[in-house]
Amino acid sequence: PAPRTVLLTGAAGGVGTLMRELLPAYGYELRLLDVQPVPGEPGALTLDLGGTDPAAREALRAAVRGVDAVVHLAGISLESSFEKILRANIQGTQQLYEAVREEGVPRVVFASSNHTVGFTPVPGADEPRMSVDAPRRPDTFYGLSKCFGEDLAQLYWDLHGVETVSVRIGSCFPEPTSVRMLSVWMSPDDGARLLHAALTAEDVGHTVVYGSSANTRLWWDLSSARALGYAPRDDSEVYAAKLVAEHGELDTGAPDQAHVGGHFCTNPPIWPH
Ligand code: 15L
Repeated sequence: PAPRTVLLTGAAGGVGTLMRELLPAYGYELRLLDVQPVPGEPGALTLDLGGTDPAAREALRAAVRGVDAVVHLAGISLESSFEKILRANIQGTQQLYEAVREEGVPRVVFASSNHTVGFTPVPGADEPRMSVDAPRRPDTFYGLSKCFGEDLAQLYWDLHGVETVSVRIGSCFPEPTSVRMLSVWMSPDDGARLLHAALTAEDVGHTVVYGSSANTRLWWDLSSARALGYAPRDDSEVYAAKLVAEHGELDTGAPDQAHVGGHFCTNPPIWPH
């Protein structure tokens, strides 16, 4: 049966805020969770997934109990200290999967990231788009934590039969705000389409997909996402003239533009993008 009740972790975050508005239209009943209160959602659970005391572990089990699936967006979404990434992204994701296994939740949709492969050089116009099987090249401790999450998902599938779709999200914002984002942008509407496909496709085992719209300048191959039933409708190209006029074309000779991870690949990272 199609999943109905879905736990959304990271519900107060950027993607969480967009998805909690869009997913109910697909018929989902959302249970919201975040490490901080979710604005306008007094019923949301406030919980630190990285907490190790028994009360936090029990609260996490109670949070996943009875849901049909988890959409796991929680975690630090940019580079940070290893200690912080370890707690929020690595320990937090492992503890979530442990609760999922214990409570018999059949499926997770994991918010992975393009920063798992961030140090891959930007593919030239005449080169093939990147496959999900390309070697991983994390560009930050953040990207490394997403590699861990994908491997954790594979382990929980192989060892425990918990299914996961790992979505290597590009940039999910209402509009692309840089020339790089013309290649990696995922519109919020396409994001909701992809999450719906990841929640409803059958027999996914552990499937890795890139999460982007049908961008003219797309760098990755969306075939594994399309195989789940994802049919993106948006293309960032409608924003291209304005962004290129403002910033110029992508300069792959510049250190913050040479790799698909963009500004995450400089040391220190060049923020904001
Ligand atoms: C990410 O993984 C970040 O979470 C997000 O904030 C964006 O910066 C995005 O990648 C990106 O690559 O643009």
